[in-house]
Amino acid sequence: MNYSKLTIVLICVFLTGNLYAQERAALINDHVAVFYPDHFQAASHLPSFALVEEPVEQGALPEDWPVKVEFSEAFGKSMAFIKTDLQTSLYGTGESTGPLMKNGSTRVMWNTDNPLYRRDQNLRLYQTHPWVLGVRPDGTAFGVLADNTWRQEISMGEGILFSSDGPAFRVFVIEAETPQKVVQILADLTGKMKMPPLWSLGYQQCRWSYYPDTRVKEIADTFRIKEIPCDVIWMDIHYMDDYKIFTFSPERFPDPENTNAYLHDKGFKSVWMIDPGVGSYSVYDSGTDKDVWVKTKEGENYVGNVWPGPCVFPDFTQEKTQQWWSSLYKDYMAKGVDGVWNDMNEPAVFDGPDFTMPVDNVHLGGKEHPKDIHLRYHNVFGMMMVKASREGILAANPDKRPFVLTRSNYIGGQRYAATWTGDNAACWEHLRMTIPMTLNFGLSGQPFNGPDIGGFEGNATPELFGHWIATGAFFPFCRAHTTEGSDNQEPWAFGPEIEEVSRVALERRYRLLPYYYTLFHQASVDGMPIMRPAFFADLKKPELRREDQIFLVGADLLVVPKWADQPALPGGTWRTISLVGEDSETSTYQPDLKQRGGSIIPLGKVIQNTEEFTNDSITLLVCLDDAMAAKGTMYSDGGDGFEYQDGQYAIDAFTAEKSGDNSVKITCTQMEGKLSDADRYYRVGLVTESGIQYSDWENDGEIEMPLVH
Ligand code: NBV
Repeated sequence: MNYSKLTIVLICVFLTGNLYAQERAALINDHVAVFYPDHFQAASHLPSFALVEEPVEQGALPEDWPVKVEFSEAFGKSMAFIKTDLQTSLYGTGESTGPLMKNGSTRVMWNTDNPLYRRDQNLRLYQTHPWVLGVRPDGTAFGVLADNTWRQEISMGEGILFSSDGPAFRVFVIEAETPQKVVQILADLTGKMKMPPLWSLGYQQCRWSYYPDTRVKEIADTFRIKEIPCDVIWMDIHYMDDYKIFTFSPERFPDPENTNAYLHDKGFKSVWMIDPGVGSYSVYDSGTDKDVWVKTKEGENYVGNVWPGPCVFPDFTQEKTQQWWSSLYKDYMAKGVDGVWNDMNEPAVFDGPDFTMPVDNVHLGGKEHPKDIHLRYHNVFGMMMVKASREGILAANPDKRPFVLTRSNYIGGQRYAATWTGDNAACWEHLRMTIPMTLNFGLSGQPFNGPDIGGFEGNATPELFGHWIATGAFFPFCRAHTTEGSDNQEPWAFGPEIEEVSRVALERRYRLLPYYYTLFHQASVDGMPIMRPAFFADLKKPELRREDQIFLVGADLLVVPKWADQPALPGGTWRTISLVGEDSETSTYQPDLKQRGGSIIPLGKVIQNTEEFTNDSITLLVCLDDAMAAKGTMYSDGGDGFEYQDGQYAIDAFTAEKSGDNSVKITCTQMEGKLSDADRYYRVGLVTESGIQYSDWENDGEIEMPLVH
């Protein structure tokens, strides 16, 4: 909706509706306020799915609190309106198509299986994030979070309007000096991603579907023979016996333990798909014994068609369902499964109304959640499913960090699962869209996400795949995937040129692993996105507010894809770096990587998978600022397991400063953690205008380098 349409809606509300000020507003802390509408019914909204815990109010809202919420009711909708001005840049709304900046657009929050993003004119996708981040011209920022699971729309023009099909809902408002701070506070409220296993940061190869098991082994072998780095092979639905979840096809995967052992032996991990729809077999019988299924309004088990044919669906609002679902993972994980992919969990129903189940279906609830209709619980169905999946996986393998990938989710769902952006298409428009989509996910609390590299529907041309993997190598979640029956889409499937492009792209990612791992750790501690918009580097430069062809990884690395057309660049020093001997200035595919002046980026070696990862020798890329100084940090731990929670980790700090007239001194100090870095060797790569100048390897924590003028 554009500004004028939004205005029309508001005029109608004034003329026909019931407009009233909030019943009550309160301060949660210096940065967070909550606004309650008149008629707020806690029983229709609480406990909150978005928030980690119910916040404690600290007193009345000060008069000068800058962002206020007005509530109203009209046309059977409950609304909340937040006035903004046209100069404020708006972002967020989670998973969305369109440009980075959301001013003038409408998003529908109703989780939908949306192949090629074509249904309902792109207005809704697989996830719900009722959240808008506003950045004012002076760089100060605010965020508004509608704590509301019911179907709703968000219209953003001169103001933000949440308009919901459910009862009146409360709104949280965050106010802070920068958008970075707002995003961190959002994470304090809605929770942080848990530290993932290191292997999930590696490159991942998927298709619908690799089968039989010999094909999986062949794909794995080819990566190793061709020396293209890769960590994970994915098993899509064809591995199942007739699409029955938690089973393995006796013809295609007669011995899944053996397949997993083969992969593990070659340094791969495996991720296998589990959908929510259950056909008729033992899992159906055990669920029926416990009466765990979603009901129709008449009280029968609801049946809808998905892959196995007629299916029933777990009612995750019930505690016994959550426990039953979690318990199914015990034997499954024991087959050597490393990670789980929860698909179709909007839930998608082939023959249901609007591609899902009827909104008047009934979820019985229990101790935790009240009994209510599907309209209330639809948007959190996927979130509840991945929460129960994660718990089951953790119970099965208590010494490993669970990895779950989900298609559907709700704000706060980063607590349970990573995500990808669903069924995109192998076309240029969708490649370009991957950047604003991934960025807005990060600005909405979900740092661990990325698109299907290569595009899901259709066949990528060699040129398109080359650009996609060269750019996609820098996304937090880095997985190539394609649809059933499409052409092969492995890095070598497009001929020798694209094979080499892919190898170089992935080698660049693997060299950056210490930097990425540090950023993942930061996200798990303070909620900062891994992939960040360019405007984060320069909040006062207006041209950057709409810039979505380029992106930052952390604060110090700028990725400028080859196809970016005259992008706006942040001010200050940014120097091009080469990581594996590539020359991005002359390369057709490899994005230009620019390091921020004043930063130190830790690099590892080129490896074929994360099992080879060691941090006994780290290269520090030092890019000095005008004051000839730089700094950086590195987080490291065992890569999996939970020993890091008992102090088995290290945070090292690096500083560079001028020493005398003609040299620079780099100091490495362990700041935190019990994991000793005493045996580590460092060398410095001083990033200059004419290339990188390397020191020798040292292990006394100090390196002095001459400055070449
Ligand atoms: O399981 C098959 C596909 C999967 O490959 C894709 O990534 C999901 O988004 N799945 C959807 C179901 C089929 C959709 C047509």
